[in-house]
Amino acid sequence: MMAGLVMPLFGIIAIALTVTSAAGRGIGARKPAPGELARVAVAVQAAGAGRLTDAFRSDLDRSGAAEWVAITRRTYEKGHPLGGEIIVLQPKNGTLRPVWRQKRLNPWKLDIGDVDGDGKQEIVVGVWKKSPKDPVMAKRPFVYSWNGSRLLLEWLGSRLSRRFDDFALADVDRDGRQELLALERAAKGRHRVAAYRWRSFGFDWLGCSAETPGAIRLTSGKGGPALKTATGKLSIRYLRGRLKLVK
Ligand SMILES: [Ca+2]
Ligand SMILES: [Ca+2]
Repeated sequence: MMAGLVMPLFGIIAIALTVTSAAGRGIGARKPAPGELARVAVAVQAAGAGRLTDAFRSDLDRSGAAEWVAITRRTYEKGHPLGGEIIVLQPKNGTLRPVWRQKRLNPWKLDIGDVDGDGKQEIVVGVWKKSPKDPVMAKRPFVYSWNGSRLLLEWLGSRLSRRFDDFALADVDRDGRQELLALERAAKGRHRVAAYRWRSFGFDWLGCSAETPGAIRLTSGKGGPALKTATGKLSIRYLRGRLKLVK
């Protein structure tokens, strides 16, 4: 599969919708309870896959039995988790067993949601690696689906319209599909939040916020997507083709 390059398409947002961000990341995906997370941590360590960074539980293939998706790390380089894996685990004989392992991508963030609206969850992993068209170590979003036995690469985000420091999935335009929100770098240490929506072959530009100082990270939970900053939390809303950061 070829690396996809997201081209920002400014000004194509014809339909003005006054909406607020929708909560949730789709069907049935959830963060594990602390006890469950400990169980996943034990399982990935027993598999020799390093230390657990994050995990989600979801019935990815809608088979009736839930999968666990996890990312791990072994060490850090320049503050980036290094040497980990993307792992899919399934329960078997009372323990969680890895059924798929993806190495060499240095995963640092994991999110799950239905980005293409087909009712199945995609797995979006933030990786830290070089790409053929952009041969420097950088954060890039990779999108996978689960076919019941392996992860299938749906889209390689070789880069977004700018370098970014964080991402999250959220249905900001309330069409039932999760958008990719990216915390993109701007001049003078400022950031903007950009949203990309899924088209047939990958993510496409939806809109962005004004630039803001003090941005730390993106969150997406029951209260909807938000930007954590040095001075508090700003809600992210989509309004007439623009993302608004609201106190
Ligand atoms: Ca889907
Ligand atoms: Ca959406």
